Amino acid sequence: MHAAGGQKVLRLQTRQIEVGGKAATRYGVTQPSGAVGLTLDEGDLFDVRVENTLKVTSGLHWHGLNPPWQQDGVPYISGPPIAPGQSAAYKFPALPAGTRWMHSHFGLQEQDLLAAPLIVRETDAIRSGRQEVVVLFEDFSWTSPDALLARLRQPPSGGMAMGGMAMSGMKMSMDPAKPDLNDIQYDAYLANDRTLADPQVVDVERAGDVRLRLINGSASTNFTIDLGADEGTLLSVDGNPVEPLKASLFPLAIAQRADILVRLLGDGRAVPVLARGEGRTLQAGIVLRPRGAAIAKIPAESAIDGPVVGLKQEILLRAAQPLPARRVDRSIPVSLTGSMMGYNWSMPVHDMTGAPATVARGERVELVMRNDTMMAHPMHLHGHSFQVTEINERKIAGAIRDCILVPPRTTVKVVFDADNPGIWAYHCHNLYHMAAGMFTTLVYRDFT
Ligand SMILES: [Cu+2]
Repeated sequence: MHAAGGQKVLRLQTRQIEVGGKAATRYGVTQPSGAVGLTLDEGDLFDVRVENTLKVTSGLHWHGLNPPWQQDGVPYISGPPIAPGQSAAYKFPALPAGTRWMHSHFGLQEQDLLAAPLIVRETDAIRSGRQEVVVLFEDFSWTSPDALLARLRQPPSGGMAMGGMAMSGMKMSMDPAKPDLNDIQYDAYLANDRTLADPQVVDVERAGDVRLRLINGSASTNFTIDLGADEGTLLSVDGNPVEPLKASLFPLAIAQRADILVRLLGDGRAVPVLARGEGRTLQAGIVLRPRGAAIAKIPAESAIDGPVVGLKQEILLRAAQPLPARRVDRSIPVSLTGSMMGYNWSMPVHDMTGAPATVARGERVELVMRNDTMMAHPMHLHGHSFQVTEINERKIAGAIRDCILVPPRTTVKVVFDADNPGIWAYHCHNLYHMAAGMFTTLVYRDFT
């Protein structure tokens, strides 16, 4: 474990981006050098000071790293948030290696783009010498997050004299059997802060290999990564290696990551890497450009809606390094419930709304998540990496993850080893579901 050049500084700042030809002021995370987010090597110490230069209270959570619980960056659970002008220090082994990310866990700041990549490069990725491209996908609205949430909480437009309702961005399925794919009609999707009007173009070798590290940092949009006519090989999900899987489409739920190897065919064609919004025509992306390749304009709206994001690919995934075989010591039922009326969500544990999940150190724990609602929930447990073991009663030696999508009328089982004592956030990573109640904690008995 070495210190990688000592303490790094990450600044919470405001910055300007351009969306649709207009300037937008949003939050961001940059080092004094201007680098966005943080890249470390496997074996490094995570030695960071976060400086809050914003006018608001904030903080950062290290999504996918498993630090001691006091350094997890969830305000009031891990520790105090960071007041304006103040800073906080973090020091722990940067584990596990892989594609992680960082974001504010304070209020709705994530929707204001207070998020950045956090990459701990695997030793074999470093040794390979392969080109890497990190892409953070986000959803963007000109409407403030508070207003978006307030609109979601308004009762449905039962003949109300509210001219604004149609524009409110709320889409609700009137058919109770039909899933709701998304609640908010975003104005844009961003790939590394850019829309397809002016996408990032990455120069690549004509017949080279590129490792994409894709991060769905959106607040409430599930994406499908679309390589078009090209195929990629999925190397890891949520930063954890899987048995390689070839495909052209890769579902990427909110907060999830996918590392995809793209092999340029040597035909000199540019390869777009698109993130298509679920049930929306809107899309974002970057372009891989071999020397001399022509770049065609890619529309921000595709001709057809992005695919429904489900578990068809998930069920095929196999962890490259599964958890050791072991009997489950404790199985915890978690219902994902809610009501679109008033937009209330919850995740009762053992049928008790508001109760934490409790575990003891050393246990093999199973979470049984059953979704009774008509929306999919990307469920994230802090401080642990879990393995997906069952989807609708089909047993698999599935992927190791920190965030699993639980679609409507689906039961997913995951297991993990209770080896990181403390109090941990456990919640839906759809920001508005979380803000509206789909949040609990996982608590170790007798931890110190
Ligand atoms: Cu949810």
